[in-house]
This record gives sequence, structure tokens and C-alpha cells, in this order.
Amino acid sequence: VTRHRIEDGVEKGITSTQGLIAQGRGEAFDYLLGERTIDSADAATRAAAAHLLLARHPVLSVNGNVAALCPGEMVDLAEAVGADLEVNLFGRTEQRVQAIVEHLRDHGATGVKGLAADARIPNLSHERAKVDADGIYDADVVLVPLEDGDRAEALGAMNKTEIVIDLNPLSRSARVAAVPIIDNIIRAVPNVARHARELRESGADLEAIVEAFDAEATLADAEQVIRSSSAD
Ligand code: PTJ
Repeated sequence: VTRHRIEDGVEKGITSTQGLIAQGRGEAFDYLLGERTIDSADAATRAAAAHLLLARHPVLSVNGNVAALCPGEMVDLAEAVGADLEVNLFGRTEQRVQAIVEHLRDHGATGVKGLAADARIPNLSHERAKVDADGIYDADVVLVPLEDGDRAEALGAMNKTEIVIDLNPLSRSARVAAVPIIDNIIRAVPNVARHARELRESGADLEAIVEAFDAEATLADAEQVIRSSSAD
């Protein structure tokens, strides 16, 4: 099913051909993780939900793979935590940004950012650095799923709290994240939204959840599960 979504994404001009390679990489890691949400990833999604709820201005970054795989789930998460959605592409073309904005609108999004591109992430090459001044540039907490390492590092250098969803615990983006979620985006995004709603309803101590989270232990646990390819 996910492969067909990515194929459709390429056909509709939403997903890049590089996105096909990223999908294959992701599938390999998901297979090694047992195609399930391991306990440490679930704890990370809960910490991510706490960060997003505490944020002054949370933004969820959407690329061509994310738009093809889980557009409705991203719209729902944005609603659950009061975040903006912003299209931010590695291989940016105005046409592809427009196609993704329209695709997200078809899935219920209003006010998707990314078209203005009136600010720049410092220390990144021109096209990839384009962001909205009142979007990612202004955000304090950014969700950057299926991300390339350079941009993740540059966003981190802007002192933003980064939440990364990536099936590879050794990827540079996962390693620079305040909260790395080592899980398939298809499972992780609805999971973050569910945790956010539960945390809000229960009046949980969000700061304590953020404080207690250990990114290094999360990465080490996922790596250990992959290396042993056994239950966590
Ligand atoms: O749409 P664009 O132009 O912004 O380009 C997007 C891609 C994904 C092509 C670009 O960001 C890229 O090249 O990414 P990388 O460097 O291939 O990294 C993608 C990471 O996401 C890899 O570590 C994959 O293992 C991981 N990944 C792939 N599919 C999934 C995934 N992680 C979680 N869930 C998935 N379904």
C-alpha cells in the first residue's frame, strides 16, 4: 500500500524520484524493526507530543514523501497540537510546492505555508534553505520527518527544537534531533496525535515528560533491536 502511495505521488508530481530511493531505504529498516512500533519509539512519540503542546509556534514540515504517505494524518496532527503545516522540499520547484499545498488542502488543510518562501535557513544552499518568515523561520518546535541530514543540522543550529521521524537510527537527522522517533511515519504521525489528545485531556505534566526523555537511549534501543532483529 505504501509503495503504491509513493508511486502515485511521483505520478501526480508530488514526490520526487529521489523519494523512491528514500522509500526503499525506509522499507529495509522497517523490516529489521519488525514493522511495528517498538516501546522506545512510542515513548519518543509521547515526548514529541509534549514538546508540540508546549511550543509557542509548532510547525510540521511536509516533503514529497510525507505528502504522499500520510496527508490526512498530518492535517489531523496539526489540528491536535495547533501547529502550522509548511511544505519544505529538498528538491524544491514552485510547481511541486503548489501540487503538495493543493494535495494537503484536498485532505482538509487550511492555510498551508511554504509558498511565500520569504526567509532563509542560514548555511544551507539556496533552494533548500527557502522557508516562510511566519512559518518554519519563526517556529520554536519543528517536526521534520524523512529529512536529509544537512537541513536537519541547519535547523538545529537555529536553536529550534527538532522532532525527527526516521526509520534509520544512524541517520544524521535522527542523531541531531531533540526527539528522534525511530518508526514508520505511517504509524508515528497518528501516534503523536493520539498521545497529544490523551496528554491534553489528562492534564499531564508536559514539562516533566520533556525533561525525562533521553534521545541517546532512544537511538541506542532502536539500533539494538535492529542488530538483534528480535522483540524489544
Ligand atoms: O520531497 P523532497 O524533495 O523534499 O525530498 C524528500 C527526500 C525523502 C527524497 C529527501 O529528504 C531525502 O533524500 O531523504 P533521505 O536522505 O533519503 O532520507 C530519508 C530518510 O527517511 C532515510 O533515513 C529513510 O530510512 C527514512 N524513511 C524512508 N521512508 C520512511 C522513513 N522513515 C520513516 N517512515 C518512512 N515511511
